[in-house]
Amino acid sequence: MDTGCKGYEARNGSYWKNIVVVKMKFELPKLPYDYNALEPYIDEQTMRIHHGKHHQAYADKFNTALEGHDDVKNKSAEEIIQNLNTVPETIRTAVRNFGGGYINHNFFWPVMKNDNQQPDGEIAEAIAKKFGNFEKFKETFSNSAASLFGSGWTWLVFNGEYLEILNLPNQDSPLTIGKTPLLAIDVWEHAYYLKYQNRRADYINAFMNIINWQQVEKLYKNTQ
Ligand code: MN3
Repeated sequence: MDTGCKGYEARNGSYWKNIVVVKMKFELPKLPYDYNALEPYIDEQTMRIHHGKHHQAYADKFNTALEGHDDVKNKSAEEIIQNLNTVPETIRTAVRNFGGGYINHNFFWPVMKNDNQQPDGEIAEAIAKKFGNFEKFKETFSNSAASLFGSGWTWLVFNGEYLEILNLPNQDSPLTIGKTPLLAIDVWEHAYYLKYQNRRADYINAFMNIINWQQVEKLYKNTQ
């Protein structure tokens, strides 16, 4: 999600120089629901801190890293992360961590909804094809998230041919390795520690109740 001002280039006849309007900065998107909307699965205080402090900090540090790099920041945040190898080396690690944190959380909020949904339509078919059935998918995804060592995310992605579940460390994005994210769970401790402390498995089980499968299906359809 790119909520900053779009950069554009205006040409007006041969005697005008190119005018480049530079994007001001990447902004923190609003949550698509109230802070308490995911209760009791994810508590209000966790959501307030996670969105208002952690996500905001990723946005701020991403903007700071891009200062003086107008050529980079005129792209969308997703394009920047997708083409991380073209980002100047001096800021590449900062962009990977903070830009990654920025887009991963942009992605994360809308894939949750306290609506007790089940996968339906094309995404349900793709899940059945790859994992056998929905229960098997849940088991594989949960086990993957439970086994991730340290901080990172578990992703459901489309790799161009089929669905895959993968763990990526820190704020690394599937976009950087050419895969399209469809669903993700943040398993950094800041995502669950206030309510669940060391019980990551309980957080993962809770997350399964608040997946916005309509959003996942929409993202999947975009890849087809
Ligand atoms: Mn997080």
